[in-house]
Amino acid sequence: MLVFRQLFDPTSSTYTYLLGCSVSGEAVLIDPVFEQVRRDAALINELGLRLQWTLETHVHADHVTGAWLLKQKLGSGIALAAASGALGADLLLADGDRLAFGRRSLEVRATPGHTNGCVTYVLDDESMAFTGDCILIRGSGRTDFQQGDPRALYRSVRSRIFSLPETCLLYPAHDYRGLTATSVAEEKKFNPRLGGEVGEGDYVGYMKNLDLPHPKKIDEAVPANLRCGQPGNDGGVPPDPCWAPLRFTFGGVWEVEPHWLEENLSKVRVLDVREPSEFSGPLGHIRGATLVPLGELAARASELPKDKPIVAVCRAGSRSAHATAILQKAGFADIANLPGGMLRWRAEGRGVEGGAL
Ligand SMILES: N[C@@H](CCC(=O)N[C@@H](CS)C(=O)NCC(=O)O)C(=O)O
Ligand SMILES: [Fe+2]
Repeated sequence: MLVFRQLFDPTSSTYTYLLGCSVSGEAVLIDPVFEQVRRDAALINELGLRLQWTLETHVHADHVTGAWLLKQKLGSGIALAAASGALGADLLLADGDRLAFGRRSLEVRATPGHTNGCVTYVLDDESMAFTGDCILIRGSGRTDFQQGDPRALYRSVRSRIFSLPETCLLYPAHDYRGLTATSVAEEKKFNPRLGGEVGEGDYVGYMKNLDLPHPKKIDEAVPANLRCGQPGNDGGVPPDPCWAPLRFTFGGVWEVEPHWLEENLSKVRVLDVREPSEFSGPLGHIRGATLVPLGELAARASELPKDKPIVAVCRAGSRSAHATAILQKAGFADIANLPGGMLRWRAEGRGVEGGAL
């Protein structure tokens, strides 16, 4: 029996697909998103599955993959197309390869066009295919960056996807309108760019005139995905035992939620890195906070005792993120940032000392 879940990342409109074999418990996850790794890992555990592989349909331009972080958390292998050019994979795939999970398997089909390393994963019985950004529901991936080539995409769809059974369900990597799945028959009939009698030249003309802005995160996402989602600074592995429900940002910073901090103030040292005038200014400060302005922190880090974990705070959460890096260099292990700083703390109505009402 197949276990199947479609997961969504609302920030990038990316779909992640979990496929498992209910007999063996082995599973694969297609196109995980870095920020959703905690959610995905929890689901995999609750369903009693073991993640064998994370699979990418391509090197994404709009979000960072969760592949590397899932490997740290769950021990999964990282698999993607050799043609993607990515470094750090455990398995490089080529057209025609089969990837087994328990009694089920996926076939790898090269479907270049959106990028030249794009692949589609076809389920063993051809009832489902995961098309990445090749064909989208009533649309297609764009072809204006990352070696995009509209002629290649048209041929991929016509020869590798429309050749699947008409009933085969197609699951794309994104949908921007809330649609979740389609079928070969449906797209052959209704895809305005690729269906019906549309020819290769028509498609090229359509794609040349799309005129979309580049994805907002492209400059961060592409280099990171070429490393399979490994953060540049090698972080992301939580301390063991873990002193708080920590979240790791792709920027390389550990964070704790304000509500957790408010409930656990006695267990940590709050380090406020604003200027003294801000500390005693209208935003107030968190009860018991120690003040060391960011500019003095490197020189004064040795003054801070190591008996408790440190949570750094500032006005908006950015200077304090930098403070966690300074403390890390100074040998502090248990440190985290307070995201959103005093502004968010106050907006959420949490307790302060001093400050204006
Ligand atoms: N606004 C989105 C743009 C997303 C985007 O360009 N998506 C690519 C896939 S990586 C695409 O092919 N989109 C097709 C379309 O929007 O029609 C962002 O900033 O991330
Ligand atoms: Fe893409």
